[in-house]
Amino acid sequence: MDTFLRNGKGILLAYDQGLEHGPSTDFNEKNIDPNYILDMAVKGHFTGVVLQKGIAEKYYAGKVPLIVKLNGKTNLPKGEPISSQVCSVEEAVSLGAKGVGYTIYLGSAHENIMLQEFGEIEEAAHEEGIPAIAWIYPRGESVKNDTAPEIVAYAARAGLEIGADAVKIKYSGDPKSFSWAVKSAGVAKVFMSGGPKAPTDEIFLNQVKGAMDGGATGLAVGRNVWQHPDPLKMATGLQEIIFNGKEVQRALQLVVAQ
Ligand code: FBP
Repeated sequence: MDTFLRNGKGILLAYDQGLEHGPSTDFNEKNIDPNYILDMAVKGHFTGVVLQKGIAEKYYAGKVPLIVKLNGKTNLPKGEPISSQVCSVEEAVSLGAKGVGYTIYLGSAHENIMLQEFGEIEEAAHEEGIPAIAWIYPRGESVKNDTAPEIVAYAARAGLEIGADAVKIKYSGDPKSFSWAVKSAGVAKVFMSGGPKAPTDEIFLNQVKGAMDGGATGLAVGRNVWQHPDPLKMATGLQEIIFNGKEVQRALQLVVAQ
């Protein structure tokens, strides 16, 4: 995972929401353009960028370490969630990936398929000498609350046990319960998942601070950065917390600075 870290911490810019949510849900005239996001990844000093293979193939210029997401789904089908593999490890590597990502909906009636597929991907990634990163999102009928501390810790532990080098999990609501999730992940690095744009910058920065205080390695974030009116300032504020361990109020000053 070191490729994606700076002084042991990381901030990954996620941009696979066009497939996951559809362009009209998340994008505007600016952030619909992959070049705008890739430029942001460079100027915002992100330690990695996460793309589906189509965008990687047609836009990625190699300036920020790449994670290719190997599976995906749209939000059109109803029922128990399943995300299918759409890209191989080999293809990801040929596109310049230094890591691969895969989403598992833990608790879904289809979790067995995703667990099995991830097992194969993890083997192939490690043969290539690159990390396998698991987005572990408990979801489906059997999951009542996907941010409940015991569920978040379960996701983290599942990631360690299936061979993930890093897990991307939701924030459990407070630093203490998040630290249990981090402990549960063992040596697997833990990235907090950004989620929908928070109502205020302060709310989001508090979550990030809580995750970092709980021992997270960093943040994998999309909408809370590129839907922000000033994404680069938001990126600077986030990095003040992640890399410099600063308080939320200090980060907030940077986000609103003229
Ligand atoms: P965000 O920071 O925008 O939430 O991105 C993180 C991410 O995991 C993306 O990689 C993915 O497209 C999206 O969240 C999935 O969102 P959802 O929770 O709606 O499935």
